[in-house]
Amino acid sequence: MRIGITCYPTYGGSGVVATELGIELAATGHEVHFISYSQPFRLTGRDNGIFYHEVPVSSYPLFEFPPYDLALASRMAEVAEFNHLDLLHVHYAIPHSVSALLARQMLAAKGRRLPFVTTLHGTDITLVGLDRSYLPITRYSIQESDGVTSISQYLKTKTVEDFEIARPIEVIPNFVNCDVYTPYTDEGIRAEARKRYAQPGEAILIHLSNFRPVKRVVDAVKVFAEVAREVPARLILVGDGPDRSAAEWLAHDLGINDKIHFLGKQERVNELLPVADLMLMPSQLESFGLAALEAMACKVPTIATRVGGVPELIDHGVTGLLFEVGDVESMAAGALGLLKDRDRLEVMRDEARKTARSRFCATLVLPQYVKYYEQVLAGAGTASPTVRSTK
Ligand code: GMT
Repeated sequence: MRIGITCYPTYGGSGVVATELGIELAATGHEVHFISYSQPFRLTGRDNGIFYHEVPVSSYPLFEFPPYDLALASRMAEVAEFNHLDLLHVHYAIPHSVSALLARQMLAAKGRRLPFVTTLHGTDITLVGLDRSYLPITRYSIQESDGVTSISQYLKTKTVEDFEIARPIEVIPNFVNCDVYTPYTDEGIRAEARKRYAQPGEAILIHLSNFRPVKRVVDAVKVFAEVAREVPARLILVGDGPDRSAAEWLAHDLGINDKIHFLGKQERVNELLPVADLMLMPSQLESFGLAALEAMACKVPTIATRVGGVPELIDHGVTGLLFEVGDVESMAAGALGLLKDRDRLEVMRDEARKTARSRFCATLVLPQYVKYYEQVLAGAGTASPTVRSTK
């Protein structure tokens, strides 16, 4: 198949999923064309079967807000026509599904079919899509998509309820390449790698996100502070975003800044995750929690919040621990319980990897997408009639 993929290319889970999907599709012989305003950050150095088409957004004194969604629609239609794309797959509904809808119409006027699949990721539904200014058009473009997938059952239910969506939505979970995200097989090599971040005998905790308020990075620092009070430990913070400064100030105020590595954005997180003992994901909301899955594949269990789709990924007490949002004390106690009981931690580490391999490996999830594309191309994923809504 020839597939066009559009996503936010910046640091974020939906862009990661879209990029990894494109890489996996290309590796199995499909031709993948990324269409976005800049190259997705995990795409560097890839070429076989992968193409990147930049969307130029020209500015004009009249445009206070340059219309990216229109430029994207034009580029989608061009790329699809010139490269004979079979379908478009857009990640994150706003504005990508609207642009795809326009591109489909532009090509239909030329007698060409260009179906599109929309994958819902999270705040496109739970936050942004519910904003009155975006809701009607987001709802319309979801309803009119040729196929719609959701990365968790939680998000599907939320979409159906909040947007009064009547069309079918396929749940296809996020995935991880279990050969790329893998634990150290040799404890000696792992111990050597850990020396970059911690002294022998110190525990390593890790947090990976885009540091937006929804990730509650400050809670990660607070949890770590409690842990470090009782056991020797270090925290690795991977990523960047609006709350980084607040996290840095807190680390200084608590006098633990010398125990925290602020690494900023990193390209090869698969090399960082396996050094850690535990991941911290104290989010306000996660429709899935891809970072926790990547950690699990590297044999790193997560201390997380019981929100959104996280319980579909983490089995409390088996592959990680779940707590209420903001309950820093319990999260710290949970982490300490595991760090002080190495046998229990080892069992959990094994279970985390086992779950990643048996339920969320790219080799298992990729065929679900390919099958869904085939259904859409055959016309089977098509929308049911739009339900009248007051929204
Ligand atoms: O909804 C977002 O915050 C955007 C998105 C992103 O680009 O980071 O994150 C969502 O999609 C990820 C990949 O599918 C999921 O793992 C995240 O749980 C989800 N974020 C939220 O629901 C807050």
